[in-house]
Amino acid sequence: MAPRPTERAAWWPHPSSSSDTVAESSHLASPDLVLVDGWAKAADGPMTGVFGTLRNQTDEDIHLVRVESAVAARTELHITVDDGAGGRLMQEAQDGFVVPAGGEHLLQPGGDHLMLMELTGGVRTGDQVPLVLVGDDDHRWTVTVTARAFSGAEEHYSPGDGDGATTTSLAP
Ligand SMILES: [Cu+2]
Repeated sequence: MAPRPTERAAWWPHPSSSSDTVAESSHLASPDLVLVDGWAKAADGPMTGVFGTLRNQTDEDIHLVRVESAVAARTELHITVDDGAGGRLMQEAQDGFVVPAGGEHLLQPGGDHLMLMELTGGVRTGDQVPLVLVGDDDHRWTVTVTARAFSGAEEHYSPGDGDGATTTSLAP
């Protein structure tokens, strides 16, 4: 007899009360990837970032290549680099993010993050922001994070691969 869902869920202890499980949509009882302390930056402008700690609970690397969100018309995986003039520039990760087997990948202001652009409406403090993380094998993990007020993340955004022609301020 197959275990009931409640029994099966008990095999996967929740990492902490503040964690959001990134549930693989086709296999909800197996949290092979979790986002610990995930949050989105509340923003009135056209773009914002999502942060937290991605934790891979499997023994294989997880290669994330894309993020999607119903609240944004455009999304990218971003890294942050020095702009050579004392500031920080955000750029699209050229090969996504790899969350190592049994390890973590940190998403934080001033570092790697999920970028939501062309927001379809503002993201306000307390809003629930739905996300879908997509792996290189088309695995999809869904998670919802809560928006927080945050005044940091003053990086600038440099679209494209370093031509530097246009930069857009992230923070208001
Ligand atoms: Cu960014």
